[in-house]
Amino acid sequence: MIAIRDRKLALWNIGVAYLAFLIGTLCGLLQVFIRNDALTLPSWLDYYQILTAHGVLLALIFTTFFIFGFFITGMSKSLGSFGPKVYLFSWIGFAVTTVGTVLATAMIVSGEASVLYTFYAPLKASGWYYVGLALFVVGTWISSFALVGHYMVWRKKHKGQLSPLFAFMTIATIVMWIIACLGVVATVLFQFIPWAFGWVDTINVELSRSLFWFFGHPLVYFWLLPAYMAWYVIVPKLIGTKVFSDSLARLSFVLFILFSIPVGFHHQLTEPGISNFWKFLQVVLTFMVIIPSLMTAFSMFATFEIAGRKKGGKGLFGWLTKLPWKDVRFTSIFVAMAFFIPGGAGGIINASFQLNEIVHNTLWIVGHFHITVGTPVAMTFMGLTFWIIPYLTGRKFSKSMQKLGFIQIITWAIGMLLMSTSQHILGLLGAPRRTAYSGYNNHPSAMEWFDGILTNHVTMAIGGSILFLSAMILIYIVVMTMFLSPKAVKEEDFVDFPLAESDVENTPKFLENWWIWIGIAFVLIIIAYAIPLNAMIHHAPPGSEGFKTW
Ligand code: HAS
Repeated sequence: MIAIRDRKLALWNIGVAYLAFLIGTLCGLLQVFIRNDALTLPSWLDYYQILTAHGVLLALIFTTFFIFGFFITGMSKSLGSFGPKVYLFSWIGFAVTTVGTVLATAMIVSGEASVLYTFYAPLKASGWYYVGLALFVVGTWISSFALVGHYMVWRKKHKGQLSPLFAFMTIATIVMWIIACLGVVATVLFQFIPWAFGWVDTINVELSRSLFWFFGHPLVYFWLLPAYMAWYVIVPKLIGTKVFSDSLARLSFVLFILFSIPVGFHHQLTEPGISNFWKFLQVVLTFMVIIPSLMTAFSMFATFEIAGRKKGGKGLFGWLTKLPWKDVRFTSIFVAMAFFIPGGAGGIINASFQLNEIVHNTLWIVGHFHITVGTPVAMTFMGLTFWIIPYLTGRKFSKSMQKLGFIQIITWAIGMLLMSTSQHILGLLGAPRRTAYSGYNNHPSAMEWFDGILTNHVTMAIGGSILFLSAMILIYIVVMTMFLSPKAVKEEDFVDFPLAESDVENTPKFLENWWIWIGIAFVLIIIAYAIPLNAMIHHAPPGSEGFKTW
């Protein structure tokens, strides 16, 4: 069991995460009905306001706070309790991140920032929205440096040793996060804030988007890597085996540091003003960042097969039946992984230069991110929630909670399947994204989109409603395990942190030499970005003034 004060810190992070989840999913429910033309909002509430709140609260706030809660718990478990400085800076980081969150959310709620989570210029929000975002990022940096400090203390005491896998992966994710944030910090501090407060009249739109996507793509791996941590180090323990290969796991995280950043142009393939050469180069690098995910898929299948055969599974697939399907902690994560097979394939389609012409800015992309961050990542976090909160509070995770957990993940999976499939199909038919519902004056071509079995308004509304129901079940489980379930007294009632063993004998030491990887990452970033960003600055078109379209 980790120290009480570390548990408190982790619980506060997870608590804020689920508060954001509650409000964000409510916005999601409203959105489904508006997008289906089944609900008209009162004049004081705007579709884009709800869409911004949904994206920011779920994609940024829920994920980030949950991730830090998970990191804090795992780092305290695998490296020992936090010292006073680490503890203090973790709280400061939490406080600054929370202040940033409250400020940004207040701006959205008051209708001053309906700019979506990508806040594309020339849409212009209140300057305080960007200040909120800046504080949010700075807060995560402070929390990150606190964890790095904890790791450095451990390394000083264990000279020449490789750190435990959980700690290694946490630091790799943090390294990637800090480098990635340089892009968004640069655009928010030097472009958006001066422009939004009226200190300058115009903004260089293309530069702002490019700096955003410098951050925006690694952002998706900031969500994904903690899920991968659970897949690599928690799942093997749940199914009764060790990590398949310690060096493979570490290498895959190193590859994310190298290749997740110099790829942002694959979000801007239709953007004029960036030459095809740079887009092509970044598409090639995007295909490199697929490799660590394929390595992860391989590693997971190997882990399952080894565990299943150890338990007597025979034949080609007999081992599958030996996995602990009745354990919701495992099954939720397995379903999450299964969703990532089409989710990842969709990403490969998006990244293919020509295919991107068809799917860019359509509902396909919305479908894509619901079966990447919305299911593989979110559902892994749900699977972690089932044990991490009882672990931290010392309460029971009873049999009835386990049953509810199953209902929750099954409903989430069904809801997502219905909703994201219809979004993918509608996108291929041409339905746009980032817009409120439009029947294009009841144009027959647009009306036909909604004739399909999966794309009709009723199916979509059912999908969205099932998801909301699932979210409410999860909130119930969270509240129960946080505050109300009976305290564990007997030894068998205590929920443990399922950290798998990982053999490090054959792992090369240089994998933990961060300076090599940070150095190579910067070289790749300079190759991919220096010339095009320089061109955007030196050959900038006239800047744009701000627009408030809502
Ligand atoms: Fe993406 C757009 C390309 C992964 C999230 N992506 C987005 C947006 C979001 C997002 C939020 O190239 C929208 C941004 C916006 O608002 O504009 N994406 C990729 C590629 C990958 C990828 C190449 N995306 C993600 C992940 C996300 C995420 C992960 C969130 C967590 N994405 C794009 C592109 C765009 C884009 C373009 C821009 C589109 C446009 O035009 O705007 C890759 O990382 C995917 C690699 C993954 C795999 C899958 C490996 C499978 C595994 C599961 C194994 C399963 C097991 C279980 C073991 C190759 C690891 C077995 C079970 C059984 C039942 C058999």
